[in-house]
Amino acid sequence: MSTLESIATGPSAKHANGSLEEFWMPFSANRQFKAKPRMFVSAKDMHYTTDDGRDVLDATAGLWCCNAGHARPKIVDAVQRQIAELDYAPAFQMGHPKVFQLAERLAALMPGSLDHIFFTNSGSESVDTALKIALAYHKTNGQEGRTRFVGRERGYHGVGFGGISVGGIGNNRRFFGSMLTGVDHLPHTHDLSKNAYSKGVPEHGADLADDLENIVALHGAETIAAVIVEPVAGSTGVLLPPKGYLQRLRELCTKHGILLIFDEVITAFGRVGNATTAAEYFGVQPDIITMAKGLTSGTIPMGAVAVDAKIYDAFMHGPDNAIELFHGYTYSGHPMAAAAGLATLDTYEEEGLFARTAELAPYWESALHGLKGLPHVIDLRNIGLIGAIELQGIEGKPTARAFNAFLKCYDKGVLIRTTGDIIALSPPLIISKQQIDIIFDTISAVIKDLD
Ligand code: PXG
Ligand code: PLP
Repeated sequence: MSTLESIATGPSAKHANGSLEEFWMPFSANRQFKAKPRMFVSAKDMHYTTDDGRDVLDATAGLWCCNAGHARPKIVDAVQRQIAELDYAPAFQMGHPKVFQLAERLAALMPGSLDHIFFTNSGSESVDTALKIALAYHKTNGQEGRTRFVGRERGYHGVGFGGISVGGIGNNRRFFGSMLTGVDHLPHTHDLSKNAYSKGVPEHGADLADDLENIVALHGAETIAAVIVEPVAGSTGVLLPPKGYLQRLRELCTKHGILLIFDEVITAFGRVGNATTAAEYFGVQPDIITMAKGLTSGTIPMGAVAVDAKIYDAFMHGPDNAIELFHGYTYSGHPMAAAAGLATLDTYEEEGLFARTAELAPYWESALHGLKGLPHVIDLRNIGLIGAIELQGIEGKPTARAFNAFLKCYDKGVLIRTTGDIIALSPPLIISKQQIDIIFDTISAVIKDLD
């Protein structure tokens, strides 16, 4: 429908910049937003600016992605130069130098022998790619029976059919379940009865990994291709791995010949501590790591999958002219994204941003846990520069209380993110202590004022 028609025919939302009707917003309450829009028009460092000229402090790094902050000079410059120099090069059977440079840099940052990199354009594509590589790897190795996957309840692995199959979110199964088969789920690790108000990883629950033995007993290890988990579950409310849990999962996967995939779309690039990945931080070596978001600090869409040498090597057989993996995207390793990725890694390194996470984490932790005792607050938890404030939901109106907190914080100039009745915080790693104070002072005032 044209703008004129929509004005003529009805109650379509309008804004100073034109009609709001035609854009179907992703993961959004479209009608609520369009009735009272919230628009960002620019961003710099730790702040967004709204269309009515207000500065909003970014406590979420966009959507967990702008780890280096906004409009950082080196990244802006690299992208501007790249578009003029080489806008696009075919991704299949052709190359360009920066994508090889980025793969080399990334491989050096990955733990252990995760030394080959496949590029995608998002976290969802990274997950689908990792699952396909796992299937093809076992087939290549003569174990074609390994076709099942194991995910985890409350896991989020993006929105592709692969990702929602292994993901553990009820709405995905209810709406899109008809194509999801051959997947089992481990129990999630969130237990407020034992672990409420944990600082860092919680004490109790390593044994939840042992459920993998039950799944193995049910189907046989020889039918299972891979286990996929987020080292720290982000999207469904910051669910931390109990002490020893990830190690236990690694042991069981090794014992049964099952690949272990860490989905680090949120946790990679300094989010959890002074380490590129959560795998490195926790000292647990997966076989595959999926990434996106912080890889380009959110500037140009890009994802990546790092695979162990044994996986890559298993494919490098047969005639020289054979395509070893039947998979790829038109925009895999796009020149703009590769340029942004290289400049982002430079920025992380030159500014010591992963070390900064570790330096700020104790201050962040005590500021967050200072909210203990406020009305409605039933848990506070944190790791690195991640924090969660779990609120008691309003009876019969789940999500309403936290969303109200989001709106009130936005009005007071702080961008937070909510999932269910949980407030999830993940600021850019360039945040200052003073800005940490502003975030928690604002949230505290807002929570005291909630219904
Ligand atoms: N895996 C994980 C662990 C993620 O967190 C994806 C895959 C999918 O990535 P893409 O790039 O396809 O969105 C994600 C994405 C939130 C939020 O508010 C989280 C994500 C995306 C948007 C919002 O928690 N995670
Ligand atoms: N659909 C059609 C008709 C295509 O031709 C292509 C790619 O050539 C795709 C989907 C996949 O697009 P992409 O490579 O950007 O994921």
